[in-house]
Amino acid sequence: SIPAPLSSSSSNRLLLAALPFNESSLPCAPPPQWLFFAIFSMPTLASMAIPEEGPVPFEDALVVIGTYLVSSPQQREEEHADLVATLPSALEANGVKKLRLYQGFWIRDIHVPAAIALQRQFEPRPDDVIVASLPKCGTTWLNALTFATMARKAYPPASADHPLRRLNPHQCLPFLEGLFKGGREAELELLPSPRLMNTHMPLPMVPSAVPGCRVVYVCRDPKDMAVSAWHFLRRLQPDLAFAVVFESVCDGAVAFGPVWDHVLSYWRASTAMPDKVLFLRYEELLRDPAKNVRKLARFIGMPFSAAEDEAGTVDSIVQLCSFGHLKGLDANKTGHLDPLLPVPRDALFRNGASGDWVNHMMPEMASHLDKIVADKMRGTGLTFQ
Ligand code: PAP
Repeated sequence: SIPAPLSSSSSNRLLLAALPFNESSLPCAPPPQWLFFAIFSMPTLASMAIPEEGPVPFEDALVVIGTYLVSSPQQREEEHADLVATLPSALEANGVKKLRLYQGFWIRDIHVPAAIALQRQFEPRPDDVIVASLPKCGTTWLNALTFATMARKAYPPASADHPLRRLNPHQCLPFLEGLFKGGREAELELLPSPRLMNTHMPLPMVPSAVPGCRVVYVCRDPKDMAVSAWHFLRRLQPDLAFAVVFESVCDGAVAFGPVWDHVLSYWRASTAMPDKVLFLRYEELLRDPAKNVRKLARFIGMPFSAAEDEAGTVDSIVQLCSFGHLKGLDANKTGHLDPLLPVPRDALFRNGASGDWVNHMMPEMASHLDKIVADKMRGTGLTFQ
């Protein structure tokens, strides 16, 4: 059983005693570094507290929570290994990671057990907000904007010690598949409401999210997404040809894709339940970020007050989360995205513009991809032109 969310420093201390981290309760022993981390983080519990209201920067919350394992990553992987082995497979464009076709979506094989666990076990709270997107479609930016907007009472956007000035936006939100992959989903239960989370999963992998909570989705012109993905993957494999990435986007075999099915899963939910799913576009965010921040605030039930308008709060949020500002921060210039993914954080901030595809594709390539997407979108009310 999972303890109630943290609400005060005293309950944090109580929680410490209740932490179920226990080597013998795991079917296979955790690697020593987890045990070390759990023990190492314990003394900090007494001196730190998670604020009573969320969202809190997840990186900060982790210092209090520590690593909270329900099952080991190996156990989660082994649980579904037989099923995963039967699924059709394809290699990602960089030829390194394997994708599996699970319920119509290309999911990295390491994420299929997470998808199954998310489908079965994710329990949204009504005031949760989930930022959802395909990779390279504006995730980092929307994470930052949503965090800054939702958390503006506790962290005024103009304040010098705002979390987004010392943390990469991804560090402020728990990444759902990352936690469910590692058997760490109980950490979510320990976060105060309202929670703000992030996922790249298509909606069918997080079915309880709608109408269980609110989802903010961002899509991007697939041509620019392909270009952004290529630049990103080249940080791992410098000789990767753009044509290889382009073909994989056209074929649909990209992580969390096909692109059109991912986008449509959220688009359809947004048209059926506009109060539950807010559908945004990267290009629109670029065109008028302030208008979209207002829309976002209204959607999450936190519209800007007259006093906030007077104080220029929207502009402060836009400025805090702007490409130029985030790109220049140490938190985004140094370090790596993940200890297991040796991509420097600056790879998330390349040029932050729309229409860069013209510099990478022949006109025929562009119209080929446009046609595929237009065919898939026909009759849905969604277009990318
Ligand atoms: P992720 O899925 O790995 O988190 P994601 O943030 O979705 O990546 O996409 C990165 C793209 O968003 C990059 O686009 P580009 O390669 O075409 O430049 C990146 O520059 C852009 N981006 C990141 N932060 C911002 C921002 N604050 N404003 C505008 N664009 C941004």
